[in-house]
Amino acid sequence: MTSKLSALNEWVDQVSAQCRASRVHWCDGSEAETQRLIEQMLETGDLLKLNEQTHPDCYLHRSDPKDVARVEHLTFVCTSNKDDAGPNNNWMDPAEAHALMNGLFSGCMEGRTLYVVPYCMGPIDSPLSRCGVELTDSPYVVANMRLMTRMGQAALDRVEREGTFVKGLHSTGELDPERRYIMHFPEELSIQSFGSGYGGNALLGKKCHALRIASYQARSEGWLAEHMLIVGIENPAGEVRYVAAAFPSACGKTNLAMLIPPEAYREQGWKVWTVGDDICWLHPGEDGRLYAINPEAGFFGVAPGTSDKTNPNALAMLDREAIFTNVATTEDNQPWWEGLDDRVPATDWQGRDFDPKNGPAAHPNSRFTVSIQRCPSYSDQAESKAGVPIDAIVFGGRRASLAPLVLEARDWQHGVLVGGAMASETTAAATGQVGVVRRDPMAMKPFCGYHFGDYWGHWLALGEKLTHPPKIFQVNWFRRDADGGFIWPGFGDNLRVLEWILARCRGEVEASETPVGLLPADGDINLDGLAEQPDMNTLLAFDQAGWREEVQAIDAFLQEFEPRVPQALKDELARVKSALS
Ligand code: GTP
Ligand code: SPV
Ligand code: MN
Repeated sequence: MTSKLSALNEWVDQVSAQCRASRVHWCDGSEAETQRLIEQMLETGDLLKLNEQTHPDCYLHRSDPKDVARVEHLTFVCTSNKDDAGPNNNWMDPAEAHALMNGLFSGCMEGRTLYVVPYCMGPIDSPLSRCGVELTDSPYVVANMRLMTRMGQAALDRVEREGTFVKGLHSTGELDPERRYIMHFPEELSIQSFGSGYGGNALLGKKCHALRIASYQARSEGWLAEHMLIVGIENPAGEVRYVAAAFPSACGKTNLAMLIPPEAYREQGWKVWTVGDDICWLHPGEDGRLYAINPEAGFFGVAPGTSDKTNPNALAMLDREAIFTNVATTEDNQPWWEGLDDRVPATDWQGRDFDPKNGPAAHPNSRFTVSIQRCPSYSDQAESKAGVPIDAIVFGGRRASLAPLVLEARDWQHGVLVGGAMASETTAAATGQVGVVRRDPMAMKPFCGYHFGDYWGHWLALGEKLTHPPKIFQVNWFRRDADGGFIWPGFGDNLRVLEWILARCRGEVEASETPVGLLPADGDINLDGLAEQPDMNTLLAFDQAGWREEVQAIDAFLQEFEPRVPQALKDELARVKSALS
């Protein structure tokens, strides 16, 4: 097979020759194709079959033990001008990066099949969607891309119609961490990834295209590509309001996107509808509101901590047609991870007999891949061509202290400062130390494809165009008490906070002013039906001394991005500072 688009054929031919691929396979995304790939991976051991009775059509993939997370230190944005990538990215000169990558790709697919994977990010018929083609030698990548994107013939048809697409080239190489690079060439709309088979490093539609390349494109085209979930909240009157929320990796997006309301809320008729759990493309609409689409079609979710109690919707979709990566297994070959239940696993994520001395049974960044259509709370608006209108934007982090449970920004400009100053404890989603507080503006530190100063300027400019901008909030589910336990119950109970947020959006509830934003008044977060009353005084405390230190740190952080920090952001910080003193 070839394509009607000569530019695509020529590129495939050139890559296939350079990599000396033994075969080229154009993916049509069909069921038959997937079955053939799965059978082949079962033979090679790339996939292991899980318990057919309890988990039909579910498979386990064990990645190389040194290839289990995104690698931020090996991820580069290669703009012709170094300053355009900003201090928030690693940079390499495009010519140098191409030379390096050409060396790595040369001959790397000898004996392997080169898969041509056309995909569409966003509803297949939406003008807001964007297409790409990933060339990869990993059948595991193909199987995941089929679950997570609109992949195959329909995407190829659109690519041929449009004539433009993001070019992604990927090879697992030898999985040698010393020969591993994730390179982005935003000016060429291309991505080259070598030496990893894992998640965000290898599934190029996700973080590489839908965030790093898309954020760069979005800036020039007047929209935003963000690390956000999209959720619809239906109140007892049957009205659905949409919220987009940015939390850093492994900080609660998947969980919030499909939460089950507390019992008292369910009885009243509250419902939650899932549009997306990780990435959100936001476009200004003609009515001056902001509209969101989820570019993805499936989840690549964190397994540990997922249980019947914390996230029943996730568990309900994981009993068939799912791929599990780096989880443990039970004696009867069911997938298992820490936090699932109290069974004792038989085999750990590396395939060894489970021994607690070796650490957790499932890797802390072990994941599940499953189609969004299998989610019980799948929204009937998820395929909407125009997207869903957003009432509230929420920024959240993982912070043991200082950041209150919820805080409202005074206006859009203050909201951009709140998002830009976000900080969160690092997690296992990326290699490196876990639990260290770092600044992660808009949860985009690892994903913004250009200079943060320009990015904040773009957020501010976009807000000016909106006659009905969403309100902006900050949340923190992760405040800890003196014993290190979480104070807020979290998970389904987070709806209590969303209820307050949406009431604020509709002007139905007052808030109390502090120099850093608006806090719920006493008793305005509904705690009915909670078995234990959380310490709301701590959760909603305004710590003046702590915030004074925080603004100093924010000031120093912003300075790293000079001379490109927008004046309006500095004015806003000066305003907060003077209100604090
Ligand atoms: P990425 O896929 O890496 O972008 O992560 P994510 O932001 O979607 O995070 P996810 O919802 O998968 O949650 C990550 C971890 O945080 C899991 O172990 C969850 O069980 C846990 N978690 C999620 N929400 C809450 C919450 O409200 N409270 C507490 N204490 N833990 C939570
Ligand atoms: C994240 O790390 O934010 C993820 C997982 O969603 S990955 O696809 O590996 O980026
Ligand atoms: Mn993510």
